[in-house]
Amino acid sequence: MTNFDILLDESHVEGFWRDGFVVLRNVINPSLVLSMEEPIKRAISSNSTDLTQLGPVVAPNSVLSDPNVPSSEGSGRFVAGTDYWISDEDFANFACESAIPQIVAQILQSGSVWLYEDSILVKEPNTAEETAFHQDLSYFHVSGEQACTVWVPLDFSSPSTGAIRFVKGSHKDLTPYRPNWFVSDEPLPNTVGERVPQIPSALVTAPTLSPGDLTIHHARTLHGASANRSTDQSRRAISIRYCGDDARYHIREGAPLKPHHETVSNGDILTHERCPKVWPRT
Ligand SMILES: O=C(O)CCC(=O)C(=O)O
Repeated sequence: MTNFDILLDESHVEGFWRDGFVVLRNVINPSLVLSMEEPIKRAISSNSTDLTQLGPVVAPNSVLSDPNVPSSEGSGRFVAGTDYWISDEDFANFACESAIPQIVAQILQSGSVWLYEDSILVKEPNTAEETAFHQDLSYFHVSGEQACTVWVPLDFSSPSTGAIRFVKGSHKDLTPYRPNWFVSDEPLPNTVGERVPQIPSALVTAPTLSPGDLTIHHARTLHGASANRSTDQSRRAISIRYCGDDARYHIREGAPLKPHHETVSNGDILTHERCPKVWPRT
């Protein structure tokens, strides 16, 4: 795959560190993004997993639905999962060989970048579930300032079709928040920290995005996404989490573990093969 020589404006880097997120328009080839349609279809048509058994967005293809909220309002499903890159070459190329790691290195101002995980987040047409406000760091078994998530839409996304939304400046709040069930603000059991507070709508920014655009948010930034009220358009996104030079393993009590987390210790650098270095390319 081509190694694009992307140079971002200094204002993008400043914006990320000031606001906790940045919107980058037209920075990735839309045809590359749309080439992920088939891999996503393939991935989500394989067996889905009962979310209640494994925790949200950990097993491949969790159908996210809050057991306490009837989903009668919408017929669409919210299907999500992580770590497709491990077994699918298309996802591995997208997360590791595309222009994205180089973009992340510039935004995080990091000499090196490691892949933490990738994920698929599909809200079918007429999906009533909103993605609850949460901070990714509370699910991450890492600590450090240089950690972020890149959210890449395959469809036009607006506040009425499931746009990602951010609480500006929330990455500066050092309160550890408990991870939640992703479609409800109910915290995961046995996790530590505060409950994510109710977020006044005036604090929320929801950019409208098209294929070719992406957002990058800091791992502490509170964010969520709206329901997909479209009757005929899915809201498909690939979201990829990366870490930079200062990241260290930091196991968080109660947060879902991946198998390799059993073999690492707090303070270790991210050298495990399940956390590959993706920038610079050697
Ligand atoms: O796409 C969504 O619904 C939420 C995305 C998200 O929370 C993430 O990628 O961290």
